[in-house]
Amino acid sequence: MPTLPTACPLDCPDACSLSATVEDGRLVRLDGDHRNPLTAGFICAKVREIGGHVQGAERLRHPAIRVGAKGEGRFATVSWDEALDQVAARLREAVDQHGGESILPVCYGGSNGLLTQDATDARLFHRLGASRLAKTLCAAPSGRAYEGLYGRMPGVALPAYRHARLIVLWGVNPSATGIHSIPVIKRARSAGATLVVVDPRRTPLAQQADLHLAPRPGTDLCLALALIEHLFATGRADREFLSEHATGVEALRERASAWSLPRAAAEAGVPQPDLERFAALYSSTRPAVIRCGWGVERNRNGGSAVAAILALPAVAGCFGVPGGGFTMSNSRTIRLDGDAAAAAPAPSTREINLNRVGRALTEADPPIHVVLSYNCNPLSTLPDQERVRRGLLREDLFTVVFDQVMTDTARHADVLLPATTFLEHDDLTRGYGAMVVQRVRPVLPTEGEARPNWMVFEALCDRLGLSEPGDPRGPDAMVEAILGATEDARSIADAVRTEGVAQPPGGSEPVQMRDVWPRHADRRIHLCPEALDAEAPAGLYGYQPDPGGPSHPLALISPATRHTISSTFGQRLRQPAELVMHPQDASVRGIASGDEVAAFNELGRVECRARVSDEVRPGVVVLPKGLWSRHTSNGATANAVAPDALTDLGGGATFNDARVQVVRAT
Ligand SMILES: Nc1nc2c(c(=O)[nH]1)N[C@H]1C(S)=C(S)[C@@H](COP(=O)(O)OP(=O)(O)OC[C@H]3O[C@@H](n4cnc5c(=O)[nH]c(N)nc54)[C@H](O)[C@@H]3O)O[C@H]1N2
Ligand SMILES: Nc1nc2c(c(=O)[nH]1)N[C@H]1C(S)=C(S)[C@@H](COP(=O)(O)OP(=O)(O)OC[C@H]3O[C@@H](n4cnc5c(=O)[nH]c(N)nc54)[C@H](O)[C@@H]3O)O[C@H]1N2
Ligand code: SF4
Ligand SMILES: [Mo]
Repeated sequence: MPTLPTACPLDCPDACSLSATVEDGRLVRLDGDHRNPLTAGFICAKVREIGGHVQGAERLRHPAIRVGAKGEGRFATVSWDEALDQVAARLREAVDQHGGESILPVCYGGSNGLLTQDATDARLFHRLGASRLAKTLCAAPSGRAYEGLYGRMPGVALPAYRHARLIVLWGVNPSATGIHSIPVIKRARSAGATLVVVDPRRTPLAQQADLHLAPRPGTDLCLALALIEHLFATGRADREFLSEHATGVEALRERASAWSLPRAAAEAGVPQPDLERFAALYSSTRPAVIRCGWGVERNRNGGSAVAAILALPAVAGCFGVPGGGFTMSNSRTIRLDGDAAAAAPAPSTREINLNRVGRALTEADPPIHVVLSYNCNPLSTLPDQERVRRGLLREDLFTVVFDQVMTDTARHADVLLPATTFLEHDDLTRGYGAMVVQRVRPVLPTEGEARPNWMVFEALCDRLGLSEPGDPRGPDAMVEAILGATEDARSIADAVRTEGVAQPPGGSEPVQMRDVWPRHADRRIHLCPEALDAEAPAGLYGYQPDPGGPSHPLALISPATRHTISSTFGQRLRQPAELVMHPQDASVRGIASGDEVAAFNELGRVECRARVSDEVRPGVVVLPKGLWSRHTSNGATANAVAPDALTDLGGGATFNDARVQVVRAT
């Protein structure tokens, strides 16, 4: 049977190149191929089995309008013309009566494709003068720190980890979230590399690691600063490298000097000998690479913690050799300008932080009257779920949900629009782990009447008289606009057009501080940038203590699982949710595995089963991200207890600052 090449644009670092076998319009097989070398011919189970999502019972196939009460989830099918006429009329009415800012797009991680976000959607909302959305739900503090210190200099390519003799996985769990790193790490280890994992949970790789530090959530900053201080104090800091290639060295050192190894170990709740061993390994093993994950950022200290971790290889002099340095996000390794597809500059309207959409829907002044949610499942993924729910239940709010399946958010729509999946539409996607750009091509016929984002937003622009003569129309024109917009894009354009895949113009394994340099005018590493220092409430590298207290003593963290990508594919997850807690925390509460428990704080309450296990450290409980209301006993998820407080840098989400009490539910 012939196979068709395409690529996975989901919110996953690996950006797999795919090979689809299709027979009579049905997906017979989906597997990885080798065009993106990182894919190495295999993919995750959730995408291998994507047929159950694309062609499943919960797929949205036709536009529909609400017939029941808000949130009840009863709809009647209508034609696309009827649905789009109604949406266009409500947008026009909102602009005329309340101004463009009464309209809010809610959009995030459904796809990392450049045609499905910030493209024709941005064209529509910018020209309407809608409120602008600050897309801070993920990676905002990491991005801010990475930008501030290195101007997003490309990271160590994941395949180059084979050269490393020390691999540090810091707040990252590739066994679930980036599986193509696993064989590389295994190979490096069989060649003698040492593995250190920093994670409050014993993840699969922590289980196998030479050293596992399980800090209290939110204390990575203390650990990283203590390592920096140790490097300086023991004369292991690479003074020569720093004076040539960095600024802000003394400011960093001064801030780190408050954190001795014993003090940091005590604050983080890790054994001091373990931290000493980590310090010794990082001082002396070369090449050393740090994979900084997103578990580090999701708390009040997230931005400074990422900055301190990214400063480590500079202080220790780890750069300049293959397999030495750090990896954060590699999304900017190939510089593309996605805005070229929108062809509409952003207006200077008010900005709403995505993490505060619940607050915006219930308190914004002037109020929001129309919400258009797409590429996002806000009721399942935003902080402060009860506030989001109250907002979506407002009788005077007009809500459009544009999605592939009947999500918890979709049940709250006034108008439902069915979206195509990446197997049914065109896109252009860029990895944030793998260093590739790939053309996504439709390989399946469209289910029902589903439509791609570009088509729906283009149609709304047309209906509202907002289309302009020079606009790139349709996927090919948008791809060409992006491929013509930057030097990097032009240099890979032919490869994208003919092969459907392209690697970085400067080579696929750039060595940091040898082949690639900080993207600052002075090409130096800025260890203590003024802008970050001014933004962080306690200054850059300033530690903010744990937000817990006697009434809510347990830290609830909500990491990713292998079953979903955030909430995507949640409809296929059959098992009920389990809250994992340490035996000590369980026994003082009289809780055993299988008991029904409630985790609660002043924001909300989630009820589900408990599982008692020492895979999580004492004082921490785990309930995964991305659950749907059906997975818990009371319909709330971890997000119901997650605060909408913001990170120190970048206005990011502080999911892992949720502090709760847990009791047996009666
Ligand atoms: N299968 C699958 N893959 C995914 C996703 C998914 O949902 N499922 N999500 C995708 C997305 S959107 C993203 S952003 C990435 C995320 O990729 P990762 O960063 O790997 O994911 P997380 O699970 O958020 O966090 C990683 C680890 O951080 C730990 N952690 C929590 N708090 C702290 C802390 O304060 N300090 C430290 N050191 N560790 C902490 C958690 O226990 C977890 O094991 O993965 C992407 N890939
Ligand atoms: N408790 C807790 N919550 C978290 C996190 C956490 O650590 N803890 N982490 C968060 C992270 S890392 C992230 S990135 C966010 C992600 O949060 P979201 O952006 O809400 O991502 P998803 O849950 O994947 O939902 C994306 C939706 O977009 C739809 N979709 C996919 N492709 C398309 C398309 O082409 N067109 C349209 N119209 N729709 C499409 C999918 O069907 C899906 O319903 O969640 C955050 N939520
Ligand atoms: S979700 Fe990640 S691992 Fe799975 S196919 Fe997509 S890119 Fe590959
Ligand atoms: Mo994310």
